[in-house]
Amino acid sequence: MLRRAHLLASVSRSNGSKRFASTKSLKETLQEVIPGKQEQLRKLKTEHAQAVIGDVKVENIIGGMRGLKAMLWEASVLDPNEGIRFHGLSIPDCRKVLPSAPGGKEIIAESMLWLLMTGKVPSEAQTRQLSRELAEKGELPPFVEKLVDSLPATLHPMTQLGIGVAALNHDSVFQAAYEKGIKKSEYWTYMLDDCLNLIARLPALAARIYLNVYQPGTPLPAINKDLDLIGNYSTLLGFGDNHNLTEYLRLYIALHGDHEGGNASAHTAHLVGSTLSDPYLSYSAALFALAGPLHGLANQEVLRWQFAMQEEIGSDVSHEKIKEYLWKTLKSGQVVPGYGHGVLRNPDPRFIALQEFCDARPELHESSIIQLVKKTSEVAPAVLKEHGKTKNPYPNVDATSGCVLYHYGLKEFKYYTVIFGVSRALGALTQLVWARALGLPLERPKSLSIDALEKLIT
Ligand code: CMX
Repeated sequence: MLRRAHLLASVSRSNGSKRFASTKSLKETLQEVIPGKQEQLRKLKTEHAQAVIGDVKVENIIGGMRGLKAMLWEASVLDPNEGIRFHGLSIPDCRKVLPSAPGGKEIIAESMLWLLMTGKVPSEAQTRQLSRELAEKGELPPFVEKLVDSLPATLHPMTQLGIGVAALNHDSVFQAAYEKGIKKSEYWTYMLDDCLNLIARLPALAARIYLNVYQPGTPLPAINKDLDLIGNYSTLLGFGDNHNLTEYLRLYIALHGDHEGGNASAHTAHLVGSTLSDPYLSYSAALFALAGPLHGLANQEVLRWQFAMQEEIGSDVSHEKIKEYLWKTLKSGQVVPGYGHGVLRNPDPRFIALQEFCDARPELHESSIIQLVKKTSEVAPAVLKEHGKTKNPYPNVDATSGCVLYHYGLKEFKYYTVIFGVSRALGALTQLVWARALGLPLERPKSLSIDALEKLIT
């Protein structure tokens, strides 16, 4: 909490004296921050390596390692009740203090990336500088364009994204430097270059996939060097004039950027990165974890499910009818998409932030699908509690993320997880930089067979 107060105070000071605002680059800021963290970790290793912070129970091993505190992750920490905090800042804090785009109100990917990487709130000048740097690096290599263009439109957009990201490793500066031979203490600087190059290229890659699949033959617009990353993404998708959608994309992508390290995609990036695979290969692997319906694909599933509900219950949407449909889903052995969470035990603050976005815009009050999603969130927790299985009966971010995209015209819900993939790069790639800066080792947990586990108990 002290750290949060300090961050918020330093922001109000810098807002009051903008001409003193720092214009140090992201790399320079990291250079200043890293030695302190390295020292903190060195002390932990030398003074507390044997300190016990919890037990390993059989239920952890057979229960997908739920609850096991077993990973270092710098950018964010998830509290089961309160939700996510990014270096101590909650989502409402971030919405107050992180810079937005010129002409916009919502936080943007660059300011969130800066906070995740450095633990500091960037000045407006730093945010703009980073936007420009990313825009300048945003073009795809021609061979990746050709590769993506050669994929069948019937191949799921997430598969295409993973293929494209993996192919970008052709230009990995980390891999090239490693081959030549570099000192371990320098790894992070090459990692940072790769991570920024990848983040910069994601909008062009993701938008190219969208156009190929849904609007074949439409040429990809040029990247505008004066726009922020997501302003450009929206333009490349063909929604540049749709200010509401662009603002929504900015908010959604920024607040979805990290959710601590144990979730399947973040953990995959970390695991693969620990072998010193470059960020492209590591994040490509992460995208395939994100593509599962229990994880990132849930945002596509929610819309599919809500539309099926709408079709069945018609225009007279009552709590009673929604309840019946929820029970029908549960009794058929399916999960209710958009509800439950591996860690959270309360409504997801990201869900709340997106609902606030909807509540503040009168045009969204008229959307039947947004209203259905909202009404479902009023009924589902009680039904899931009565069902008695899920440890968290409340909506997660995916319950609402897709319906706003749909309302504002991005209607192809098979594409929604790609947007999540663009977003989650912010956190997963931040951790790759920190993992190298802190010299974290190859990840290698011990596995046990059922027999071996039994022997340990008896
Ligand atoms: N509907 C029905 N049943 C659910 C449920 C839901 N929304 N959420 C959990 N359950 C069930 C589980 O399937 C499990 O059943 P079994 O004991 O038969 O295996 C039981 O409740 C206990 O699960 P849990 O401990 O509460 O939840 P987990 O940590 O195992 O799983 C999650 C978490 C998200 C996979 C699960 O809640 C789920 O499947 N939700 C729907 C899909 C979804 O919205 N995913 C997006 C998550 C957010 C993200 O990844 O970003």
